[in-house]
Amino acid sequence: MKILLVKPYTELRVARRLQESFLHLEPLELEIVAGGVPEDDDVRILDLSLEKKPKEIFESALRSFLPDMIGFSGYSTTAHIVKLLAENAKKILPRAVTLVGGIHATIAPEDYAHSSLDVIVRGEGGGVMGELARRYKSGEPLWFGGQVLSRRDPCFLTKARSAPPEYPPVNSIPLPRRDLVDRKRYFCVWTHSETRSLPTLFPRVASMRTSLGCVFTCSFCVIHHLMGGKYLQRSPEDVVREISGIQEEHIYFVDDEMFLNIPRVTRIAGLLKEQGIRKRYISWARSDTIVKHPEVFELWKSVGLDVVYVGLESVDESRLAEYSKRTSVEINRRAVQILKSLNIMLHAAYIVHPDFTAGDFRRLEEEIRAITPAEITFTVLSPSPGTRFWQDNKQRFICDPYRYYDCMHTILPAFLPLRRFYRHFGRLTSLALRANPLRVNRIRVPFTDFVRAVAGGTRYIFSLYTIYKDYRKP
Ligand code: B12
Ligand code: SF4
Repeated sequence: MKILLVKPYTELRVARRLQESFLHLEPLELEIVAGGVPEDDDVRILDLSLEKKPKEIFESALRSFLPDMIGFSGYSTTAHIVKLLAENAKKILPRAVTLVGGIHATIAPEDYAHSSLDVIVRGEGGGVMGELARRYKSGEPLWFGGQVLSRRDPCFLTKARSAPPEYPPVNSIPLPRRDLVDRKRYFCVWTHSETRSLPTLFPRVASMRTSLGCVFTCSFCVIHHLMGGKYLQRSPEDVVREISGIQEEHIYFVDDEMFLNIPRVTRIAGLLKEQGIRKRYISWARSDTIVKHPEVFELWKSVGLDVVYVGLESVDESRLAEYSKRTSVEINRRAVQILKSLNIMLHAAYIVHPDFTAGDFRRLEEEIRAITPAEITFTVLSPSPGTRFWQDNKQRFICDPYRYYDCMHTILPAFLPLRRFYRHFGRLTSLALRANPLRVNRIRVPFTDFVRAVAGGTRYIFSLYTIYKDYRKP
């Protein structure tokens, strides 16, 4: 049988600019799903997020490949696009089975009870494709258990309203089929350099997952709702085996929190050293982990950890408490210092609260100056579907929350008028780009990369300043 796995495109300009200018990661989720497809079936991946004319490319792929099954992925940001694509698919290939999986399907399956979607897969998708293919061939109903749902199932609503299913043991999850995508199209801006120059600012990057879930319960985050607080970890040997097989030199770890189990990450670094594997890495880590275990980051630096993304979130103690972050302003400051002393690039992620006053924006601006040089990014506090935060704020949304959910468009009422709010927000990001280590440390990069970075940055900032106009669109 023929299976087409589709990553949807995004309509929101800011999200598109982010992908064009700074990073575009491979569709690891679909590669893992494809890894579970039996060998005698023909599986392909279509990443529409890369395309300038995604609708046309999708239609032509359907007509030429004629898949029996079309599987969509997606975050909440693209849920409405998945429905549009599925509708289109049913018009062109009425007999093809359409299914959807991913974060949004897992936490908000009811939202996908749509006439063009036959099956909704919750949770880990790597293990289910074999069973779905078997059922398709034998003509059995495609839905089963609490994981694979269909609105035709009389128990659909009960199942959809129950907690997401348990994730399977990590060693049963197939390896990603990295061969199914055009690898040269995925990159991440890489600003760390050991010398005064960089051969490229936009290296090809592979994504990799060494663990799933997180034991913390930050109020803005969906992960603990998604995985019921579980933290599933691949063994160090398994992780290093996968790293050694990756062709790219640069790797982005997409774990929610990779460094929670110190003996595990220590062993991974040890194995990388023993086996002489030399690559460059980006990972997320909590500030308290960095403060408690600077030695682990020193070790990881020695095996190639270049950049650490840290959710510093706020410069206010009361906000950190409101977010249940379980860190403090002091811990954040110490983490920043430790990373600097280890020559690991800090990527600081802050949350802009819709309640921000001009004074709050100014305080963040001061913080940018204090932590320069660093990569610094901002998102707007946005409740994710599937969280208590979402339930509590349901009545307050100022727009269709699914359509605007990109953590850049506020979906909650802002204290400042939107135009002013985004003037401040754009200014913050513009200051942050100036705090970038390449600029501050005068690192030489190829001229074409320099031009690309400046043009991309300018377009991105412009799209932020003008976000408020998006709300007027029908
Ligand atoms: C890496 C990452 C990114 C990368 C991009 C990754 C990419 N390839 O597009 C970057 C940094 C650019 C990014 C940006 C954003 N991100 Co992000 N990101 C992540 C992170 C940390 C890991 C995602 C990942 O690769 N996971 C690994 C894959 C293998 O797991 P998976 O997607 O869950 O897929 C499995 C199952 O869901 C299922 N499955 C998935 N698809 C399908 C399809 C089928 C057919 C089937 C059967 C099964 C199936 O099987 C898969 C295999 O294991 C997650 C956290 C998380 N745990 O997901 C946040 C997360 C997905 N991001 C989130 C958000 C909000 C964003 C942004 C909107 C906001 C922002 N500025 O951060 C932007 C939007 C970007 C965009 N282009 O639209 C939220 C999404 C919440 C939601 N309700 O959707 C998450 C969950 C973070 C969080 N803590 O809340 N992100
Ligand atoms: S924000 Fe990070 S630390 Fe907090 S719950 Fe989410 S994944 Fe865990």
